[in-house]
Amino acid sequence: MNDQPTFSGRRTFLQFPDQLSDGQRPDVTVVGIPFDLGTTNRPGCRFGPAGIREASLMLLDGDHPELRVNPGEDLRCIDAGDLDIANGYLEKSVDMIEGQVRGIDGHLVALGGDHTVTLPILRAQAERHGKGVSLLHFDAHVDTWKENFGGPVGHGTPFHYAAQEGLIDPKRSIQIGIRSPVDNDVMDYTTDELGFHVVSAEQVHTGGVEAVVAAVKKTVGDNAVYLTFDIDGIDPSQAPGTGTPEVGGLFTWQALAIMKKLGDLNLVSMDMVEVAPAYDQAQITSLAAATFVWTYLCLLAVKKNK
Ligand SMILES: [Mn+2]
Repeated sequence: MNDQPTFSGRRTFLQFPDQLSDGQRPDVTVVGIPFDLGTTNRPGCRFGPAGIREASLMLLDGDHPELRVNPGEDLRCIDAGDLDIANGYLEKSVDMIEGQVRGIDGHLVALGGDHTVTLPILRAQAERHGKGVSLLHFDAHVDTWKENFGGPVGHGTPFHYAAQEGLIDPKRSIQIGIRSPVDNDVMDYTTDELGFHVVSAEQVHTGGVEAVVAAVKKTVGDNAVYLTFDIDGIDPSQAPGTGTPEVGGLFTWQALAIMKKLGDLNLVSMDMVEVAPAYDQAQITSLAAATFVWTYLCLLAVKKNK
């Protein structure tokens, strides 16, 4: 239990310190990546880290009701602030993100930023976790386009490049919540050529949470798993604050129920991307994003306490 009311105090994620007082290595390092030059529709998720941090303060009131852990008490967590970017320079920023992630200690949790940022994170982390990690990917979009409206890198292309560079193993990766308009050849490339397991939002609704959990476990097995969570995987009725909303998406309870059952996976990192607070209503998008990150940290805490 926090000893201050939630509207008071430092505005870091879950009020984590920026470093540990004993100088020890953190279990988890949270960073913000205030970058949205890769967006193809509405920009604004450069404010995502600030929005998610602010909303996270609602979650300081106690332990997870079922997992019975508190990330701030059961893990040694820091919020190291925002990564530097080169304002206005997309590709230079991507390189800078990669370089800074290489220097981060502990289990990385990144608050985006648009989905471009996952590519430099995966590049940086290939040293630590090896190539060919499994992607556990919540999104309305497959993000395997080969170009971003004329540019090579953007928020629609990270997993084309990640697959081509061998950073992820698409055949052991799963995308959940997919439903956006997409050219047939892009979808065929994603499922048939690359081999991603794609679970549409409708399949989540009709098949249920347990079927999705089983599909995730079967697909990723014991491989290292990188969780990338695009908030537009959630329905715009519950997460309107994002640049490319698509109707028919997951409800927050569905994503939480799926996540809660995946604590036994070999989770190595996560990012939470595409939160654009200017389009939000009553902070519901930022709160959803903060709650998904909090839930992920709770999974890590359960594992640590075992
Ligand atoms: Mn998306």
